[in-house]
Amino acid sequence: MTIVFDPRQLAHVPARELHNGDWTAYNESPARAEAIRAALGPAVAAADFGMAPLQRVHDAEYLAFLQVAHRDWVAAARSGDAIGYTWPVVRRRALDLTRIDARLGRYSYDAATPIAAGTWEGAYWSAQTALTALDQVATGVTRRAFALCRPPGHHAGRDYLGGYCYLNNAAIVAAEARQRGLGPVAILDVDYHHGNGTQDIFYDDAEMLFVSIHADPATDYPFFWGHADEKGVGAGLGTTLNLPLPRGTGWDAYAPVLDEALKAITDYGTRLLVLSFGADIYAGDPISHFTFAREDIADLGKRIAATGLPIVTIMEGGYATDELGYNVKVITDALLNEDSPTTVRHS
Ligand code: OKP
Ligand code: ZN
Repeated sequence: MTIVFDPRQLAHVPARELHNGDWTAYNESPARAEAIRAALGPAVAAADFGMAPLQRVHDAEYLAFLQVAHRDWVAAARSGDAIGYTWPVVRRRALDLTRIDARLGRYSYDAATPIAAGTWEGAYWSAQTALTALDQVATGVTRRAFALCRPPGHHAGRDYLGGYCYLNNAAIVAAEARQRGLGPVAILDVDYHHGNGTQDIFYDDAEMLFVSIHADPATDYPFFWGHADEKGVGAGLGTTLNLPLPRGTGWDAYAPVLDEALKAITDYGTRLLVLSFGADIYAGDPISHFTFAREDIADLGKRIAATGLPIVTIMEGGYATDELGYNVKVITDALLNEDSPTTVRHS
């Protein structure tokens, strides 16, 4: 088990977010990553794989926007973090607008995801952290790598940010793994929230399996994605599997659903698993409503490890900062226990 962490991710420091109608301190803080880092011990720093793996998953104009958005915000004489206030409804025609406020609306879907001065630097190194973890597995250094990413990624789509996410680290890694001939690749998302960005990126893609277990979007963010009848489209029909669960779900009710998810992953012929892990399934999470004890998180890790697959784990959410380090430590330990020196074979 290689742990990858890069301190340049800490450059992303939004001040506040719009939460239930009030401004509150930003939940997805640098302190989260520092707590995990302290609990996990020595880590490998990110290597730089450049823009090409990001461009494979994200729209070029969106990537350009992320890099200039805060500068454009300052140029418009604004202070603080860039944040939108008008969004085009889904039916509006595409318009080539230059005004920063219009562009913020065009490239986002919520008001919880501001762009601060260091956001591009943080998001870029979060993606490179994920790519470095993949590289460790692809080159046979380890069969199981953990990318200590933040900001997280699974809510970011091809051309949109949201849910504290800017670049979709899991999608970037999955697409890169496929490119390197490590497929079939599957993504399992066990964050409390549905990974709508990852789903959207691969929705019509027959060669990527996306499986997600999450809080029912009838009651929980992101509401507009993650319902059980969303199964993919066109050639990708059948390669998206959504398994929503009610608030209050704990390990006993979750475990059989996880078995269903793992069976789909095995049946797909998966040879590399990308795991989007959110520690917000923990009972003590301040913005989530599953009831996992710490030992249950360890059991979750053990059961995923028992697939025997090579796994690149990508850190997503988890906001109980005081307990976050240990909650992540137990799942990395569970995945590590199944580690063996076998290398991945290229097809
Ligand atoms: C990110 B990840 C709710 C405000 C919006 C956004 C939640 C993003 C979760 N009152 N909350 O999946 O952990
Ligand atoms: Zn989450």
